Amino acid sequence: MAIVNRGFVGRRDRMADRLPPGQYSTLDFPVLSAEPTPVLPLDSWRLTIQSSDHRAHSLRWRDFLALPHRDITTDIHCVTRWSKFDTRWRGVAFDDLLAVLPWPPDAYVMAHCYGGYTTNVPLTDLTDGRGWLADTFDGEPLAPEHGGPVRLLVPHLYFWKSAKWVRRLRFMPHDAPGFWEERGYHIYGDPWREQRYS
Ligand SMILES: Nc1nc2c(c(=O)[nH]1)N[C@H]1C(S)=C(S)[C@@H](COP(=O)(O)O)O[C@H]1N2
Ligand SMILES: [Mo]
Repeated sequence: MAIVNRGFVGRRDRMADRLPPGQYSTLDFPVLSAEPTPVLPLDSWRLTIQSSDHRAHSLRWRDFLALPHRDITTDIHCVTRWSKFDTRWRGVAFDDLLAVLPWPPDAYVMAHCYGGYTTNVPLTDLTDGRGWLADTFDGEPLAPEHGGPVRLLVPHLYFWKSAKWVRRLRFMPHDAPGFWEERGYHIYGDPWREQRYS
């Protein structure tokens, strides 16, 4: 019995270690959208990467599918205080996207979405396997309400940085606020430092 108890407490402790301050863990997957879910047929879908001097590189759906895809299992943390452990995604690592870019990137990225939402992320938070373009959740094509066909996934930052329905990734030499950052959310959004609001 003592061993069973210790094992149980140990597991609980490890889960608590994974919960940033002020968060609770949930098994639900809430939908949080500032805009209606856009209808995005795959044959007209485009992902455009834009340099700070206005060069553009566009991918069609088949180009995106041809990029290397990897599996990711990660915890996610929403600023409204829910966290969800061990979410399973598949998508393209930002590193693999950068590898096909014809020009060097800049230090910051503004993600622009179908529907108008924007959010800013430093490039260093997207590289080294920390940022993804996800098209699959739990083994299924990413559902429209969760950002399908493709959303940004930056799990180490609050989930508002994980832009749904991403359409354009615009490189910038300097940081600039996106939709929520202009409305009082923190410019960076580290859940471990509780960077909720500015
Ligand atoms: N395009 C777009 N992306 C978005 C949002 C949004 O309103 N529009 N909300 C953000 C916020 S605040 C959160 S918490 C997550 C929610 O993702 P989910 O609806 O898949 O849970 O998406 C983020 N990405
Ligand atoms: Mo959020």
